[in-house]
Order: sequence, then structure tokens, then C-alpha cells
Amino acid sequence: RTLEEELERAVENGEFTLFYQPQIRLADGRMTGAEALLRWHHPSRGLLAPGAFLHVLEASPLAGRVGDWALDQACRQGAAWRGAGLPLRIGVNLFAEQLRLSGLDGKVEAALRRHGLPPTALELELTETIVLRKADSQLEPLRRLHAMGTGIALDDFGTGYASLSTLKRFPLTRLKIDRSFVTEIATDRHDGAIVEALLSLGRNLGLEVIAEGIETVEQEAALRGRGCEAGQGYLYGQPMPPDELLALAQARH
Ligand code: G
Ligand code: G
Ligand code: NA
Ligand code: MN
Repeated sequence: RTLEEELERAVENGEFTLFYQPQIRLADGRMTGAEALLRWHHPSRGLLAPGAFLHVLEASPLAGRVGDWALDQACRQGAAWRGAGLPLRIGVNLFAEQLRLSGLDGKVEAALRRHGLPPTALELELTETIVLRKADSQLEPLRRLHAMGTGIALDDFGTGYASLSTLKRFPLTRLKIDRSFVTEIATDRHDGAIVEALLSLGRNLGLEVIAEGIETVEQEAALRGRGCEAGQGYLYGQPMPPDELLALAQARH
């Protein structure tokens, strides 16, 4: 069997699941959100992270179905947490395929309505590569979602080639600084300077900034000291099943 055939079976058998990674407000350490990250309960290979299959899934038409499932599942989970008194904003990664097909705004609105969530309870994550391939006319669904109050984050920020003018015309609410710049922020002068530039870019565009891949209190302090609003990384928690995230959120609320 090829990986693509296995992925097709996985979609049919419901073998995917979502893990969640905490997102923290650096000013007070509270958990304000969680990013949903795909996992595959493979019948013989065990629990697989996206590294094992994303390259094939992304290039396949199945990506649209898996992406729609993840959007619905993340909204369901967000509504459950909200019901438990934890109004976390849920981050959902989008596949290029989901933007290529029309009707993304309708699908997002329907998922929110199905689970009784306000538009602000959701943040869609897009990579620079996806963003750069979009013509102005293809941005209309995202503009509508942005106007409704849904978050739109630029993922892996700093690793691509998005120009200032691209960033300006794209309907964004947040930049996610890629973890490659965070790793040595406390020790490497250049990484410190790059992060400062990314943060000032965010400020000038009126966007919030979240840093990914925070693993140490030194990295956290360096980011907070430079005015970064939010963070995500192993320091706060790895991607985990929903029940574990709930327990952690209750402790960090
Ligand atoms: O879960 P992990 O930490 O290994 O994530 C690896 C990559 O897989 C990340 O870059 C993330 O953006 C991507 N990814 C995880 N879940 C999803 C998903 O549901 N949809 C899309 N499009 N990408 C995902
Ligand atoms: O969407 P994105 O590609 O940024 O997904 C985040 C990826 O980074 C996932 O693979 C996740 O497991 C990983 N990750 C999240 N936090 C950390 C961290 O603190 N350190 C490292 N090395 N990886 C992380
Ligand atoms: Na992401
Ligand atoms: Mn990222």
C-alpha cells in the first residue's frame, strides 16, 4: 500500500485525532489559546506526528477533507472547553487546498455556528508560502472572516519571503515568529536582532505577535523584555490530548 492509499483509508476510518498545544500570554502566564495539531492513530505504526505524512497529505486532494474535519473537530473541542468555563481561542492550521477551493468562509462560519462559537474563538493559521501564492481576488473569503473577527495568523513568520507590501494587503491579526529565531534568542546577537525586527514589523502593522518554540525561561524573558505578547513551546507544554490540556488550562487560568 502506498502512503496515499493508507491516508485515504485513514480518512474513511476516522484514524485522525487532534492534539493541542498551549498558547500563553507572556505578561501574566495565563493560557489564552491552544493550537490544534494533527495526529494519526496508525493501525500498525502507532501514533504518528505530521512529519511522517504531511508531505503526502498536503499534495493530495484528501487535504481538503482532512482540513475540513480538523476545523470542525477543533470547533467542537473549543465549545466543550468554553462550556467548562475556559474560553480558549483555538488555532487551526489550513492546507493550501482549503484556500484553493471556494467557500472557505462559508465552511468556517458553518463550523462556528454548528458549535455555537463566536468568530473570535477561532484563529486560522496560514504559512507564508500559502499566503504568497494568493492573488488579491482570492483573498476575499479571508477578508470576510477577518471582518467577522476570526483571527488570521501568519505561521512560521520570518522563514519565507513575504514582503511588507504582501503583509499589508493580507488580512492578518497575528504573526507567529518561527521557532528557529527563538532557539538562540538569549545567546545569539543576530537572532536577538532578527526577533526585534520581526516584533517591530508586527507593531508597525498593528498586529499581535506570538513566538513559537519557547523552551527555556531565558528565551521567555528575552521575548517578554522585547515586547512580545504571547508564546508557545515546550516550556508551557508539548502538543497533548484535550483532557490533559484542560487540566493544564485550569491550573494556568
Ligand atoms: O504537530 P507537529 O508539532 O509535529 O506539527 C508539524 C507541522 O504540521 C506544523 O508545521 C503544523 O503547521 C502542521 N500541521 C499540524 N496539524 C495540521 C493541520 O491540521 N493542518 C495543517 N494544514 N497542518 C498541520
Ligand atoms: O505549525 P507549526 O509547524 O509551527 O507546528 C509547530 C511544530 O513545532 C510542531 O511540530 C510542534 O511539535 C513543534 N514544537 C512546538 N513547540 C516546540 C518547542 O518548544 N520546541 C521544539 N523543538 N519544537 C516545538
Ligand atoms: Na502552525
Ligand atoms: Mn509554525
